[in-house]
Amino acid sequence: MGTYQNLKLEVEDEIAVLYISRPAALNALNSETLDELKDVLTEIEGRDDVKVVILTGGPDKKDNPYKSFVAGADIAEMVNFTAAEARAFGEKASVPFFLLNNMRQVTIAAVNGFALGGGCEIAMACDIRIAADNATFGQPETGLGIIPGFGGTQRLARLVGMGRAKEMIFTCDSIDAEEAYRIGLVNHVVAKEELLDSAKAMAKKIISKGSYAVSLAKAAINNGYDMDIKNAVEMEANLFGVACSTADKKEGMSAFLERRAADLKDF
Ligand code: CO8
Repeated sequence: MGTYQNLKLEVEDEIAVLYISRPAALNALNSETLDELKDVLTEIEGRDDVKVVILTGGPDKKDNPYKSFVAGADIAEMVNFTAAEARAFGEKASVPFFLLNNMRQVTIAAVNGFALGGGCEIAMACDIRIAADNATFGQPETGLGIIPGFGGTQRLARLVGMGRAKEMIFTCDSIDAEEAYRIGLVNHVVAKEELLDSAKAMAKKIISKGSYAVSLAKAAINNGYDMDIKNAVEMEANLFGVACSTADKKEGMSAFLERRAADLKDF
């Protein structure tokens, strides 16, 4: 496992907890952090001993673990960007963001405070979002004279609908965790002290299922999302066929018929 300036990785019981950790800047995403995210996620995707990735923010410089998930892209780095540099920065981000979205492991964002701009966007690139009760979500870009550039104009509208996405992006109004839950931006809101344990409990539940089947289901949901329903269901049927060729399918169904617990192993 490589060493990282702005990330911390803990792996235990097939769960990777990946902290974005730039205490001086409330974990804002700069180029170095985006490169490191690409490297670590690529490495994790190749590991059979990691089945769920929990992405969260490290503490701030006063060691408060609940201050910030990610306070956005790094404004100090972006301030002098030319148009070409800005585009390259966006492209740099899209590699780790699409990895979070598409890697075979399940990704859960555990949002421990500010999730603004690029922070809201990286949470949206994960499969599932759990928010601490103090979390704040927002897309403040238009107030800075820019637009969301890490997929926010696309993923926010897909998650919460076009009207709500437009309101958040045009007004820059932040929303709290309860409102994020109400509009479907996050799956659960939990007490901030219980955030990581809640994310780990969900991870354990997912890991207890057929991991290869979960990864196929993730691919089916992702790939079908932008297809027409007929082709999407046909694609699903093909992946269903793949699932039926696994040892887990034989074991899972036999266990049901024999009234015993299944011992699922494929990944
Ligand atoms: N970038 C750089 N530094 C930051 C950022 C950031 N996004 N956010 C916070 N910091 C730094 C502050 O400058 C400060 O540094 P210092 O202590 O050296 O002065 C430190 O973190 C602590 O921040 P504050 O003192 O401001 O803490 P507060 O508790 O007073 O406020 C806030 C917390 C409300 C989160 C405040 O820091 C804030 O508003 N931050 C900026 C939030 C923001 O606007 N985020 C969106 C940025 S734009 C973006 O994400 C675009 C993404 C797409 C780019 C696509 C390019 C192609």
